[in-house]
Amino acid sequence: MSIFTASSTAPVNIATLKYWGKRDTLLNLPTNSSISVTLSQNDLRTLTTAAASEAFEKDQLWLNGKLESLDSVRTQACLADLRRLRAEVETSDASLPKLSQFKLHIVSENNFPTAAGLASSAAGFAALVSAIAKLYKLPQNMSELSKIARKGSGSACRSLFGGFVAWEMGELENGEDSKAVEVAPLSHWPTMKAAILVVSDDKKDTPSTSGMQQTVATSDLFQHRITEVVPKRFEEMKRAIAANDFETFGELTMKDSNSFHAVCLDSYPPIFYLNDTSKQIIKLVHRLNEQEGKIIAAYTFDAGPNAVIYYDEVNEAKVLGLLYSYFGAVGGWEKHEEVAAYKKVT
Ligand code: 2P0
Repeated sequence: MSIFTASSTAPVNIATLKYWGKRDTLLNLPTNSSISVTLSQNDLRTLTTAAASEAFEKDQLWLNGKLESLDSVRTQACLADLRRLRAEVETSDASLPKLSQFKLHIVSENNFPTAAGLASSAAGFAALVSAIAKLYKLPQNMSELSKIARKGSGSACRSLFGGFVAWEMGELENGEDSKAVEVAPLSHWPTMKAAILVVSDDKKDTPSTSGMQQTVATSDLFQHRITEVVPKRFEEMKRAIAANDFETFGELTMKDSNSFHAVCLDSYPPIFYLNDTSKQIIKLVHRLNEQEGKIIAAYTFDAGPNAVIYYDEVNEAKVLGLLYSYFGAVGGWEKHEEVAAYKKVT
């Protein structure tokens, strides 16, 4: 009995213009467009192998060596889309094995500790969709595949592309125009670096999905954010990336992180993701930029207290020097290629 296999990797992406809010919770359709930077394949990534065989009795997933369920509505939505596309290919070429009818065994591994407190669902769903699409020999159109990954986890759609990526929110009710597109490849701005500061590896207080719904339902500030602030910022950030303009990119990134955490605080009851260490990091970055007389470092925070600091390589000594001097030079720093370092700081 044959076993068919394919593998793929997808890196973690870190949003610089945040996705926060859904207009459709089943299809993961967002209330605003977003932008992110996908880290390099050599950094934090998920490696997934998908196998299909007539001999398999049920769909199964091993995540970091542990058997996990594939039963969630989101995973099933991804698998159903991929199987439907494969069935179309099989209809047009009757000589192909009927992989769409076989069960799948999926093995997925992150090359970063799950305990590092870094979101892994984006890389996870992107790698899952990418590996199965490869196994099924589907056209490698990343924007098309991004629509499938989006149903797994919204932010996953952006990890199908490397470099600078936009998730266009779209207008259609069926989500067919809510997809990721490339803004620029990583090679467009090879000196862009990120340092990750792991402030806490605790499980987050409020999961993103329910946090977003709470914000959409209760925050007054949120309407202002999605109608006035983000649409303008989306265009400005794309222009700043195209022009390799770090100062504008950095300012917009920091302001958008602050705006996202402001709507969290404006939710009722409020959602707190930043802690005192996060706030120290924010102050430190502003102090550094003030000393320099220009923006050379930009922080951003997701649904937790961990910081990502973007900077241009030319300023690495200054930025990392400050972080080292503040959070300690010895031990605990993991070196990666694009991510300069990540370390647990408390
Ligand atoms: C982002 N976050 O743009 C934003 C910023 C967190 C803060 O995308 O419900 O795990 O699976 O669509 O993608 C986290 O939300 O949420 C997220 P679901 P997801 O990266």
